[in-house]
Amino acid sequence: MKRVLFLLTVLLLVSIANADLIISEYVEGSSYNKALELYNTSGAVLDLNDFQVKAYHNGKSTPSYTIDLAGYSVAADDVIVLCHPSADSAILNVADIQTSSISFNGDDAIELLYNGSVIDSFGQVGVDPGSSWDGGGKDVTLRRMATILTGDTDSSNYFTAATEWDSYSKDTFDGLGSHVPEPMTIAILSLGGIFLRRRK
Ligand SMILES: [Ca+2]
Ligand SMILES: [Ca+2]
Ligand SMILES: [Ca+2]
Repeated sequence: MKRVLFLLTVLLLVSIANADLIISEYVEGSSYNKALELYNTSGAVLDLNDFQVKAYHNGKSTPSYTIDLAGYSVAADDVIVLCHPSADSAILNVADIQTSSISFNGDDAIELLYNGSVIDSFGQVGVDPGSSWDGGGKDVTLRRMATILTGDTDSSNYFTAATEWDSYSKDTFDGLGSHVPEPMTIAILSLGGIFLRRRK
């Protein structure tokens, strides 16, 4: 049983490590209060040389802008925050990258790419949902649910923020700069520990 649990744990850790980076927070506030927070799930320092953020405005199928993350890195379990240079000082204070490229207003799709492959996404590329995605996107701060550690790698299917995002009121900035997930592995390891203790 110990071996089975060990293998299960290794498999889970491997599957989680494959994601490496996820979008952990999305701020669509007033005026230039636009920000994205990316969380390093890899468990080690992550070099962002081959990572990019792309956005597709208003149902477009070609990127409206691409933000290259080359030259940056993220510590293990840490985040990197991107924002507009004219954002509120509360956002600027925790931002790692300021770029006027960053712009979205609730109905725009965002992709996170590694070596050209989508590793996470927000919204549905090629679809204009009206003013906002189902579950939220406009005038809102969205935080990735603590249980989500793998990205939405299919940016072409139906999107609702309700399944993977917790919603906060417009211009909520106090969650930017950190992310604390609750990986399934911790829950399973705890359960495994209880199980093994009971068998003794
Ligand atoms: Ca838009
Ligand atoms: Ca999707
Ligand atoms: Ca956060």
